[in-house]
Amino acid sequence: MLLSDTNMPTAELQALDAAHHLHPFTDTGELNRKGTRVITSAEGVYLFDSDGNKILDAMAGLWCVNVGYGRKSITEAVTRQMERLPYYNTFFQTSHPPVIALAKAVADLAPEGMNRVFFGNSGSDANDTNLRMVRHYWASLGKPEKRVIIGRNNSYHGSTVGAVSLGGMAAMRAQGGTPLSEIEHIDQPYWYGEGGDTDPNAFGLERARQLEAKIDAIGEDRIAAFIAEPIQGAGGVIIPPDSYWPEIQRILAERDILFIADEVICGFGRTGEWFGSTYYGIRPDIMTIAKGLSSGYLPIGGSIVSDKVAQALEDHGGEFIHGYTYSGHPACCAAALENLRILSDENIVGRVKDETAPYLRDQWLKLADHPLVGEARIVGMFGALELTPDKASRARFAADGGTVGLMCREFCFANGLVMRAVGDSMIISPPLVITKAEIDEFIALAVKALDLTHAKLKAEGMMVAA
Ligand code: PXG
Repeated sequence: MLLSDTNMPTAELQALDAAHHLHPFTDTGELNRKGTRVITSAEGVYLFDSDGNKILDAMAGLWCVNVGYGRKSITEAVTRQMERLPYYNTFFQTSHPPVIALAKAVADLAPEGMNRVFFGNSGSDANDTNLRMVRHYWASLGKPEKRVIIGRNNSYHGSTVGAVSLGGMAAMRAQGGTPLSEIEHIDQPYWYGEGGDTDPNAFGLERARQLEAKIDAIGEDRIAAFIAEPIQGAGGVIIPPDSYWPEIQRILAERDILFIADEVICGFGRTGEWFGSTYYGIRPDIMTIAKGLSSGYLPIGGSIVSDKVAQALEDHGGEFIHGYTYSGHPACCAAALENLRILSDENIVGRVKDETAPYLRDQWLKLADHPLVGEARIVGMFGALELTPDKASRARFAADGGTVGLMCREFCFANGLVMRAVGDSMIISPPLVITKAEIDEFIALAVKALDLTHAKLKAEGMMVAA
């Protein structure tokens, strides 16, 4: 019998996991002292673990299960494709129907003027593709010195060498010999954490104008591209002030620099629009996609490339010497195609925008009244709560950063809810299909976790500012 089909007791599963499985983004010693939670099945917005607990998944897996769990039509589409053509490559003058259909479907959804797709397996490898593609683009146009890419501190673009280099997570960049050269960073538009007494919109302008200053300092003739998430996800759901994106767009419009919007989380409905770029009215040259493209049912990612860039590469680029064995994998394309059909036919993105996101927003923003919450912010199905010992000053806790967030996360899980902690903020990204009744249940669970965290902090004398 396959291990995955057994009803092996949790302790045995944990012991085998500890013995043989190395987890991502994990301190293995610490994990193995605590033991993993073993998730065995899922349906709709709920997970079930090996002890039979039911857990409301307000993170949609890892920001990806947009259509919810248990979609049989995706399983069936994948099965049909696996039986017909489980694999073939797209390298040597070959193609296949699912990749052709998916490229067309993605182009139809993408903003105007973006009609070509380069496929990979994840958001990370797609950003490596982007790094190589934008430098190759400028070299093809006779400007090989345009190589510098500007990213932002505390952004997340993935874990491969290129993606880590583009990203702005300081601790990540310090491990493993990264970053690559000729990548620069500007500060993030994180008003709550870094804005101090500045008015949010003034702060947004200040942070946007760092891009202008950076370009001018390095020289436009050396800059290939700017890369940014419309809303930073892993960095803590950083929703920029309203002034930020229009100013960035102005700066980019005045300069001959490509713009890569990393839509890995924002894409496919999270904001209530199909893409974060549409939500903010920004005009990228390349969009990174993954996660919601297949709702995580199978791994697939890629880059949506503008006609301008694609045409220049077609006319002047020659061979783009780059690709992955599984670029446009037929089964993954079949999963993505069926996922996009569900999102469209069930009007899931429209329902988020008009019905469920406004409903969630009303309740989420009320959490700012909780004594532990310094700010509640949300766009679409994408939100954060900043925990603080002192609402007025937006102070950090005296305890090490992340202690309180982790405490709250553990109270969530113990009470049947997944919310993720980033430092001492709690973040959410529920499946886009979450209903109003499920939102009520979710908010009640979140309040319970906040109350329990607050009570413990008070009992232990930890409601103390740094
Ligand atoms: N770009 C963005 C904006 C992402 O959020 C990636 C690229 C990389 O995608 P892949 O498919 O290679 O993982 C991501 C991924 C977290 C967390 O802890 C977030 C991600 C991945 C792992 C953990 O919030 N986002």
